[in-house]
Amino acid sequence: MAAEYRFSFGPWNIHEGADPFGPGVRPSLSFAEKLRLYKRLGFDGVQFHDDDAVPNLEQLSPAEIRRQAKEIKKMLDDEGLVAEFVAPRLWEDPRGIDGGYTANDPACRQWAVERSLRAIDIAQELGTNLIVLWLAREGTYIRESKNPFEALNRLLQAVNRLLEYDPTVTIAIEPKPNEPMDQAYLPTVGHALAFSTRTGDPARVGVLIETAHVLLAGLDPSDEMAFALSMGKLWSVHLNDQNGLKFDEDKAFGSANLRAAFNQVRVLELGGYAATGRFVGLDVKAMRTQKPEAATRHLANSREIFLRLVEKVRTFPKDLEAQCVANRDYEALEMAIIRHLMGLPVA
Ligand code: XUL
Ligand code: MN
Repeated sequence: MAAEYRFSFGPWNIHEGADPFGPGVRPSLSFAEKLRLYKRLGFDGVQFHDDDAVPNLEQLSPAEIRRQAKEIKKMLDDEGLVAEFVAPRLWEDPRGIDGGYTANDPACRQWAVERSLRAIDIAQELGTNLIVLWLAREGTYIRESKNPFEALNRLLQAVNRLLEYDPTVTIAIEPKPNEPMDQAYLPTVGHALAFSTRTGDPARVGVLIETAHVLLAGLDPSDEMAFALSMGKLWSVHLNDQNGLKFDEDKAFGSANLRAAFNQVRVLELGGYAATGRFVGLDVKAMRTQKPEAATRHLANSREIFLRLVEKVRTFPKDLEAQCVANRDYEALEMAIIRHLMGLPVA
């Protein structure tokens, strides 16, 4: 029997609709209210930033942080949910202005590492060993502001410190090429996986691939996913969509390019992703126009589109595919795929 996919999202995926040009347009939901929606929407996994779990963690002692994280674990258990990962949010605190791990100020670098260790404490309490690093401000606005060799070494030292702190922790880097800095140090999956080989324990450093981030790098999400899967390093995905080279849109999965979505699902199927037990994360945003009562549709829709594409991948006639490939008749193969996606007989 084919393995079943498990789905996750983060509390930030149910949001008020604020963007850089205007305020929120929907009321806020409490974390507890959001948790109650997970199962109803078909999701089992919760993704956390460290302060999603423990909001005021900068004011708390390590022991108090653990205590509050334990309470969240109880809430998860009560809802029948599990934590997928914890990601230290280093990009909002004033000490992260110039980056965390690669900041020029040693006090800021130390803060970034300490905060990440607290994120590991929270992950331990929540029962996950996966830490996600979106290296948001690990880059530069102008090249001359940092020495790239020093910056990469600092990044390495920070990651090694996290690996040493907890020998069971695994780190998935989520590369993103285009924001918030002018240039990011690890902008693509290839950079992140090459970097992993220099760490103290390469087997514990992999990637989380987000569709939109790959598109913004001008690359193909399905190929990036296959690349990481072939190395046993695809530890989560953030499926969504992106309509060209604009801001990071986080559109519903498959909503801009259904064919590209089909190919991402095809690669996850071919690479046996479901059997790894890893989650399919949907890092999607509701449109700002969406009314409060319908502001979770983007999550349910993305999951439904994913599952319908799994069916499309599984039911595409393999003999026809093999025949087209053998004949080098890629026009016929392409038309068959398009007809299949349109719900028409393939030939
Ligand atoms: C940023 C992004 C984040 C990460 C988690 O673009 O995708 O939501 O997934 O820090
Ligand atoms: Mn993401």
